[in-house]
Amino acid sequence: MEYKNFINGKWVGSKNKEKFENRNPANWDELIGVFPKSGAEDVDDAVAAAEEAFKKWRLVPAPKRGEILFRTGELLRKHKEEISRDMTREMGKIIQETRGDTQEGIDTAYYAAGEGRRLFGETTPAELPNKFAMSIRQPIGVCGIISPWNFPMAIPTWKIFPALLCGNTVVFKPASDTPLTAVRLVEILAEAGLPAGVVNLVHGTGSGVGTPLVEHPRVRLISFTGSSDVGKQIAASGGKTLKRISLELGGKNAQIVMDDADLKLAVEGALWGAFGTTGQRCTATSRLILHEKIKDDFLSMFLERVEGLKLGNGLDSRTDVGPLVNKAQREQIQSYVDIGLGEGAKLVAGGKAYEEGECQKGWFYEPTVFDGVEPDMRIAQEEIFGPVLSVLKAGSLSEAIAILNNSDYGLSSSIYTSDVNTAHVAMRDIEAGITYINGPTIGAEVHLPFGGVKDTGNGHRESGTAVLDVFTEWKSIYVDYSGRLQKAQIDAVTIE
Ligand code: UN1
Repeated sequence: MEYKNFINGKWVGSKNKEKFENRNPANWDELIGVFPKSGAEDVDDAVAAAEEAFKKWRLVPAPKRGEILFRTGELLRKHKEEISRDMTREMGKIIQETRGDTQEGIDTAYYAAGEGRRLFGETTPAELPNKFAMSIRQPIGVCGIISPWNFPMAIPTWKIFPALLCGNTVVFKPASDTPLTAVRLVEILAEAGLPAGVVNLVHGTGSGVGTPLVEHPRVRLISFTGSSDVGKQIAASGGKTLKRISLELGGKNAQIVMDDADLKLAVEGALWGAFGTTGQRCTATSRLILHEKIKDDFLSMFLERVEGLKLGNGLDSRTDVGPLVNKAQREQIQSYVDIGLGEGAKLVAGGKAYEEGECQKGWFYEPTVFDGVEPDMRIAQEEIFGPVLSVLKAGSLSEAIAILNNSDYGLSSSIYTSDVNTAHVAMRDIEAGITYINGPTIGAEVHLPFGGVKDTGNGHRESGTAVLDVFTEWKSIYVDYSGRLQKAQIDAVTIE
């Protein structure tokens, strides 16, 4: 039950000997494990190991690096069920979803493995004769990976696998709510044959481990997923050492339902988008924008389904919605519900902690819906990160899109319509990194770019081939085989 950091290929405790507990959010009597509460000295050790390992790892051919990731995918597949069960125990979401989370890690492993035989640069003609030009991707160095608890396997793999494939080495600081899944991932990477020092794991808090990692002069890159507030601090402090900073931050994702939509389908989508993962996804649906012609019908169908959602332990296959991840999260949700009531929104479902039967020892919260929400209310503007949905009304497509775009964030978005013209206008005009037509705001696949616009990030994308731009530097190479000095832009080539 006692777990350690992984530095230079060895499991070691933290230098300060401090520890923290990880408990099941569905039953806080259940201790999942005890983990090191590390500090700056441990980060130093991990960075030194990663820096040393980089010297060799960058020279391993990319297809070989890819083979290790392929084996990692095979091992994740073999252990999928136990990893997923442990994940439900440590962060609460239901077993079907933790299986999906592990599967996303497997998909990412296979995708990265294949990329080992591509990792394409470009060859292009040079403007001068007897000269060759190409660009290649090169690794950056030591990468600090700081990941959240809501996708404890998928999100670390989105970052770590492409980082490694590109020839970088890693210091990994997982969320302190989900250290066990991080241990499982690192164990599997080591078993797959990753050399010592290439991935190092340091457990602990944001201030204890995250801050020294971001400030460390020899860490060249930080990839972070979490809140926009923390992202801004990371960008400011990492900017002092001119690190590359890739940020995946908040969302206030909306689903539009038009009057020509398949309403049953749109109800299913909203239910899954708003209350899947207990609303704790960056891509969760937190605003529902209903066309006024269908609003009342839609809402009554929807609320009937919300009432039927079963809360409970995520390992029970009858459970639809698991607990929130911790006490602070539940307090935050309650404070937003109070804000919504204070702003004059109408509570039509939920609105309080759920403490019936077996749920009294967990951080459960009722699926909550506010009707009559105005676009500028705080509950329509701020990321709540829980099972709280705000319902807004629109009279037309352009009004619905304007409401959707009236947000500091721009991660995911969705529209339900049966009109192809409406769908195309939405694809063009919605300000978001991801738009779904006739699907909910959640469900991104690993081979397409993932990320958002505005305060959702700083322009980078994860997943797909886009992530390679995060984890590589471009190098342009010119080979002049003319045997004389040729001056670009100056020596004109004349055509006889
Ligand atoms: C997140 O919301 O934090 O698209 C990540 C999805 C998942 C990933 C979500 N594949 O909902």
